[in-house]
Amino acid sequence: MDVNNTSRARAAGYSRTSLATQQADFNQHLLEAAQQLNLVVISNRVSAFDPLQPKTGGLAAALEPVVEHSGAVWMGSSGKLGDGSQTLGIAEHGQGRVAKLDLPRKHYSGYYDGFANSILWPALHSLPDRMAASTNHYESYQEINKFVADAAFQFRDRDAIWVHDYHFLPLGAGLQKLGVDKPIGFFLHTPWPEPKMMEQVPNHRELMQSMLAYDLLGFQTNWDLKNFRDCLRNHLGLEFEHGVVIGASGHTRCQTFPIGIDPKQFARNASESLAKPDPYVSVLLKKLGGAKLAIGVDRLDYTKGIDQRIKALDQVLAAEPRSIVLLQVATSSRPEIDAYRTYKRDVAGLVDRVNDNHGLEEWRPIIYENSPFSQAQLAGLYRAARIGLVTPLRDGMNLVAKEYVAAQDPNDPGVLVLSKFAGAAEIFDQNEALLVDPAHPDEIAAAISEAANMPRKERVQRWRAMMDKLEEYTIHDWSAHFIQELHKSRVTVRAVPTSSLLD
Ligand code: GDG
Repeated sequence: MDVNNTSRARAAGYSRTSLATQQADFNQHLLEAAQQLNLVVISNRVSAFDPLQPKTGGLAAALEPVVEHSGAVWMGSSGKLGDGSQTLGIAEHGQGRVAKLDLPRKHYSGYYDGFANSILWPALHSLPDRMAASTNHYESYQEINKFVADAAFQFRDRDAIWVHDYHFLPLGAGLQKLGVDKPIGFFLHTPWPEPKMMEQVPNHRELMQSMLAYDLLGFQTNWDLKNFRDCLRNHLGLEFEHGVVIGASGHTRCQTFPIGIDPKQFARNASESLAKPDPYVSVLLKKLGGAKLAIGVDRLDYTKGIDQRIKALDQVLAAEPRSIVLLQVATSSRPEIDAYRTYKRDVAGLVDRVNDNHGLEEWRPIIYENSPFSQAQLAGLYRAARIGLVTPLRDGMNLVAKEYVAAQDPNDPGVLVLSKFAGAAEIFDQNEALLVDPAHPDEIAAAISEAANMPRKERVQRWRAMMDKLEEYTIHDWSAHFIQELHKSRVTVRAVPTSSLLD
């Protein structure tokens, strides 16, 4: 079997058992928290709820159980475009429901390709050179937020609303304007940048002002929270004390909720992969030819630093030929945006160059995969890899770093090479992961060599410390924590509106 041509075999290897075990793990604590609040969740896309499809993203793993077991409604785009009439397709999932909305064609591209992904996304990742000079589309972004708020209004009788991510910074303000008086929380999956960076976002003051309509704002790390606080001070002249800021529409609490994973599930999937080896993994291992395996798993996104990582591998192989094989899984992302198509082309060119420079007829140093694996297969691949390469230029958290750790063999674990600019580096310190500057291939190369040669005793020590942290705060703790904090807003009396400096 050719390891580069097995996507069908891979999909077929996915079983229904992982959903059953996931449900068994569903945390009672979370169920109670969610049941107390009859919740509405809003995100750009909703999960497929299909056990046969790979779950790309932690949100699906976190929120599917909330919907199925607590009766929450999860609302988001259907992926189809419409004429702007507001029809929600509603489907039942367990005790809950999924509500899908066709977003209006007229504003979609300006909202999604334009303001959300060509302005906000690069700015939030502190990459000003990636901001599209000619794109603004702020009006379309606002129109889509208004459209989604209007659609969500029909759920106003529910107890609370939990909005996700940078697509919907002003959604809470839209809901409030319609008269929704239930607690509304927001969680940002990306980083929040420093004031100087935020200044480059058109209408940044208005956007931040509208975020203060939320009762609870959640960030991934302390770095993000500090930046948000600095932005409030610099751009809105507002102070924030004991985690609370008072804006035009009342109190907003700002907190960190570092997103986690389900470490037991990854560990179980990884162990099962040994008992019943996946054909893809078996073929891959045979192809290593004595080299150690490194793995990278990313959406094909310029924030993920895949190009710099490949340049680092080039350096390692020049110094130590045939020492490492990199399996780079890079699933296509936002292909309608120019910057993503260009990045995809650039990465493919680099892969070819390194394979030409260092490969032999029967051996290639980079195995490049563009189609997704099942989560169970991914766990097996993480387990097989001596080195986990997670080197984003900037990342909100990075779940792959956590998944790689959870999938390791406790007696013979691999080593995590981690960007110091991933949110995960606020969780794992330099005594645990090998922290690197992702823009410096020589630093990544040195860490790859160190990881490949690290004695077992040190690997076990580093791994144990990271695994303890993963078990302390799982994805289920994360959602329970957010829901409980949102619940507190129900009993908090709203502040009498005060004028803000911008009024
Ligand atoms: C955003 C933030 C934050 C990838 N390929 C496959 C696959 N994946 C899964 C991984 C992981 C997820 O996709 C990627 O999550 P990341 O956290 O690494 O990155 P983003 O997609 O950029 O996510 C990020 C996250 O939101 C959560 O808050 O951590 O900072 O940017 O779970 O495993 N899954 C499967 N097959 C694949 O081929 N099954």
